[in-house]
Amino acid sequence: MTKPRLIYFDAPVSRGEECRLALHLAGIDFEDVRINAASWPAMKEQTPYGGLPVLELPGRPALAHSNAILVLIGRRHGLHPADDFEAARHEGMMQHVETLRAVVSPTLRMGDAEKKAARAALVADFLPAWAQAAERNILGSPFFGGDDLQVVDLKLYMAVRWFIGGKVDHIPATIFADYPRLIAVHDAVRAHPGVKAWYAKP
Ligand SMILES: N[C@@H](CCC(=O)N[C@@H](CS)C(=O)NCC(=O)O)C(=O)O
Repeated sequence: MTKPRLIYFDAPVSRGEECRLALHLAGIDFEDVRINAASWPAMKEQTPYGGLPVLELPGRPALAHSNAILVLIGRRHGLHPADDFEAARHEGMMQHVETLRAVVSPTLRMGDAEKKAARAALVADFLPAWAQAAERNILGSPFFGGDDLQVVDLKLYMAVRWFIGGKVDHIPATIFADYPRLIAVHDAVRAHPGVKAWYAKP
């Protein structure tokens, strides 16, 4: 291996996509390894914790857990605060996104009736509470920490984009409409030239 490899499923979403975006914005020439669902079971036990993404760096053991990958890239390439307290505050928000995924992801595997009921409960209760907590911790503008995009913003972007596209059954695309700071982070990341360049790639 001569250059970093980021391994994730073949989809422009979630934990893998936020790490790809971070590597791209950091200017790192990396191998974007996209695996299909059929090859995953044989790979699973070879990964550090049984999940993707995994980042492989030459001469290092494989690194897993999206937040660890993002913080490493961010620290090395100016996409994570140098101040240790502010860095920890960013990591708190990154964990908040993981909490969202942990609560919502089980509904992806439910049958229709169960999914409808579970998501109605999320819309009534968990999702507004999650967004309210996110909103009150976004202290900067337009990004989480102020003027500059950091890895936490990529994580928030992927989380918000998941819902506001209107493609999550039984969850209205307006679910985060009452949280202007959260939407502003999403919009600022979407409008960032480096992010636009990633999505303009053939
Ligand atoms: N805490 C891990 C979670 C990893 C995870 O569950 N990834 C999902 C994809 S987003 C996965 O690998 N699912 C397949 C499986 O668990 O078998 C992280 O942040 O990377």
